Amino acid sequence: MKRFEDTAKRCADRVREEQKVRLVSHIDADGLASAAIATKAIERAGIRVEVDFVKQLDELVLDRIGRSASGVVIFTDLGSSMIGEMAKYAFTPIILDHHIPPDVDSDTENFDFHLNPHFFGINGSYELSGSGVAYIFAQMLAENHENRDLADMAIVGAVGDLQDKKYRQLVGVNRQILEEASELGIISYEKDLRIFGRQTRPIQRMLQYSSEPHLPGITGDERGCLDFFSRVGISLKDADDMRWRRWIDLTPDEKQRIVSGLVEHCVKHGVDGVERLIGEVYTLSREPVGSELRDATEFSTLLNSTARYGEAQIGLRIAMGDREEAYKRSKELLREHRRNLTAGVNFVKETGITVLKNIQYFNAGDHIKETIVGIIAGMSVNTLSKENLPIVGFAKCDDGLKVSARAPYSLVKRGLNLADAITASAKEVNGFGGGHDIAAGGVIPENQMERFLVMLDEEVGKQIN
Ligand SMILES: [Mn+2]
Repeated sequence: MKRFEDTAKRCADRVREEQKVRLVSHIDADGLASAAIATKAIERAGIRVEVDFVKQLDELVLDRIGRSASGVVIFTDLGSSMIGEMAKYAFTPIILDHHIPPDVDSDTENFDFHLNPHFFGINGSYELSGSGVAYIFAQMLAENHENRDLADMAIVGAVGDLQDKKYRQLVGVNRQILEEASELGIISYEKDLRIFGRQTRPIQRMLQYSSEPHLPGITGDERGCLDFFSRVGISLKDADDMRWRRWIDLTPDEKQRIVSGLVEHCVKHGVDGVERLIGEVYTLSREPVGSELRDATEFSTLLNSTARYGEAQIGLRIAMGDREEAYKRSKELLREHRRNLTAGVNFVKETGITVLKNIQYFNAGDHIKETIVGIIAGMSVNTLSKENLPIVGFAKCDDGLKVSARAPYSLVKRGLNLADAITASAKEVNGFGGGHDIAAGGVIPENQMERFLVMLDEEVGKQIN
């Protein structure tokens, strides 16, 4: 950690020499939170920042940046994979990334400003997110801990990056940041039901859309959800104002009854991984109760929905504290996002999923936006298809065919690594891939889907058998 902080300090010192810097970040929740943290810290240091978001940093994108940039360019939540290519441009790169660099074993001594936890014995997949890296950089840029108030965004970014999924709580440096945020009173954490929508969703919807673990007769089953609540004796509406009740509206006793009921239900149906229902949840104490900003997971979803619809600057403004115009716009985007998800799931339901030996897939063509095909794959795995196979979604994109896959944890335990499988298979057909063991994606040429599927089916088979 000491060495990591030294490098962070070196990055901060270099930035301080500038009057204006450019910042390039990844267009997802962690990328937006990273950019917000870094931008705030840099602005507080009296330096101007211009922020750009990119879907990925490939040679083309880097060239566009490289040709127009001079001085310092800060890369947050991306950059490590392209550090070799950056040398040919005139700008000085400062990289605050957490993705596994392609040459993690090689030394980074050539690069003074490369801050990536993987080089410092910290696992960037679950111990520190891009936002966490930006947060530590931010601490080095300030005196008297004045940037510690940015810790809540570091938690939102980490959760948005699914870093709390493996252990159902934040660990490693993420946890240190969490403790700082908690001491400061801006985040609280507790053990609770880990189902999305605690702050904003009516409880029956919250359960209906729950997917980890898959709850037979409840997940994706409206009728089943209603039956469940009447069985455990919980009324869905508030007795006084007849509003739909959310998780936060329930008494501790009612919550306990629901949790016990769910555990019983799982045991009865032989569900694997009941323990995944419960884990740590993170509440942003400064945000209004019942808003999507109050819960770290819901906040990260809000950020994602701005990014996926080409309005990352809106997400950036929210992550930096805008609660007026940008926040209003984001709520519209969130509504649109929900509509698109419903339409996407229905599309998959209608067209069906094809099951191969070790994987299953659907091809949405241009019926589903490539930016949400992964989420739809994730939603479909639990409701429409075999639960025990990875699901792969395809959608048209600018460069060919976007591939996005999700897998259940039980397969990861058996050795599945989707990122490796997709990367290897995509390479064979002149495409590329990346991501994590349970969620990964890539892009392949449009006419190579069949070949890619054969490869991937085989690759996944090798991993899990
Ligand atoms: Mn990230």
